[in-house]
Amino acid sequence: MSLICITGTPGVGKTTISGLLRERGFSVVSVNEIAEREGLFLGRDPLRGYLEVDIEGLCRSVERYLTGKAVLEGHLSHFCRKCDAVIVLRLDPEVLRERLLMRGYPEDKVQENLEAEALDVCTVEAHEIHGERVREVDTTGKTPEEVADIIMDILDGDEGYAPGDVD
Ligand code: DAT
Repeated sequence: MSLICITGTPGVGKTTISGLLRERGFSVVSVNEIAEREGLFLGRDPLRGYLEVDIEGLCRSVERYLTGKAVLEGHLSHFCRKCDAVIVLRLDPEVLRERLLMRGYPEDKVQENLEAEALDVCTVEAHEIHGERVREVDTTGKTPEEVADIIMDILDGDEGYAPGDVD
């Protein structure tokens, strides 16, 4: 299995783009799907109240769900050390704000996510774990198809980068 992790702040388009990659022959699963199916949670975050995913357990399970060219998507996917390449989707915070408000997120959750996007949180975390295997794709003003095309080019090494080249 070659595993591509698609990460980024909630709302940047991970689910949408992963759906397009599925149409292009990738097997796709989301971190949340596996976590819920297997009950892979460590407990509730005392401050924010959300369930904390057992990402190590999830990475051990991932091969049971994915085969061949595979995509693991979710804003925690970059914590999976098995990723052969990590794509961080980025989005202009103003556009992101609109999307999160449309989703019905409360203002504090919108702010928290906008800050995460502005501070490159997913990119920084991904780099710490995966180094040169990380690539960012700015999705602002691009259609989902265009974003999927860029990812395919990256994976094909058409930008001077092939995930398998770097370890
Ligand atoms: P995520 O999975 O990162 O939380 P999503 O795939 O659910 O994000 O997308 C959030 C919303 O944005 C959804 O209504 C679809 C829309 N969207 C995603 N990618 C887009 C793009 N490139 N252009 C316009 N809208 C997009």
